Amino acid sequence: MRIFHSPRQRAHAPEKELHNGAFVPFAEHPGRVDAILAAVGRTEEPVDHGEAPILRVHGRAYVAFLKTAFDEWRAAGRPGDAAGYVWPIVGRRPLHLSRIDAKLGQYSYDASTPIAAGTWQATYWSAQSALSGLDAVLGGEPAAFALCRPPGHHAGADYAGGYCYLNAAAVAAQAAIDAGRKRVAILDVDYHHGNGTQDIFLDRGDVFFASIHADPRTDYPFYWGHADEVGVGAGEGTTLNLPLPRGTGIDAFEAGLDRALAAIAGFGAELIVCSFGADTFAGDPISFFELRTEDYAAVSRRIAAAGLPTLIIMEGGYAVDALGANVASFLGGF
Ligand code: Q9C
Ligand code: ZN
Repeated sequence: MRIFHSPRQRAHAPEKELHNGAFVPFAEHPGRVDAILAAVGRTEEPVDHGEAPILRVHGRAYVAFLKTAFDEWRAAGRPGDAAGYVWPIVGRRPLHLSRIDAKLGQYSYDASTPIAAGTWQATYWSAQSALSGLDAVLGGEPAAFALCRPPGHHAGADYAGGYCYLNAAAVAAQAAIDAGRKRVAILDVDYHHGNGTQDIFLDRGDVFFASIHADPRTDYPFYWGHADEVGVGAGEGTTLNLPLPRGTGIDAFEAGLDRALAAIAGFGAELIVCSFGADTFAGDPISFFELRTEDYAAVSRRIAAAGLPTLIIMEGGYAVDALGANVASFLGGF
């Protein structure tokens, strides 16, 4: 399988995140990529598609913020990485405030998504990896893997969150539509609900979003991913949320997957963009499902059996010692 990745995606390396009340080493670190690269072998450098396909999904002001936030933070005399401390829960009026702390509140929704010196470069090339993977799939490959990092599925049109800045899966899905595909499905099998992706396509009838994830009543991101979120307007019925309880193993996971795949088939998708997180692994340090390494091959065989061209986007997965084997198992099923 063709695999796309740029070493420039390593440039994002925040020091710390706020986790359960303490600052701890940042879980979404470049070592994740090293572990995956060691297990999957040869990768291809993505082609630079420029900013235009990114701006089809993300707002221009948000993109400008991502590019300059770290420098503005340092110019304000702050140490470490840029992180917000106030969020405008009652409306998010575009007040065009200039202070970096106000911008961080405007353009993010949580305290686990700091902006470091290389964040823009890394998230830009992560999106380019997704776009190059899409080219391969549109060109006739049955499947391709975009080794994205930082991940993307928590990022919305104009906000960062959950270690995500640009939403690579959404950028690729929109690019597939712009290339003439009429119906695209995003299948999100990360442990966490892909709230950013859902938000971007919530009112869209041409992009189906299906997600299997930890029940947001007990797990991040809490406020989205509940079963009653089914889409709005032209997108009503093209969002499917299948929350599962902590402790879920492969049998219940596959039952959810089969429901999602049946819905995607019923929708008439021409292409699947699969947001793949290995944080469903039993040994994941921040997650609570019970999948084993060999289960990932069983999951991906079911996805491959849908018979649709599939672009796989790397999302989460924090058990670094097992991450390479888990990703290799997943790719092997294709
Ligand atoms: N104490 C992805 O897997 N951190 N993002 C929560 C909990 C956010 C995970 C901190 C977890 C986001 C792509
Ligand atoms: Zn996750």
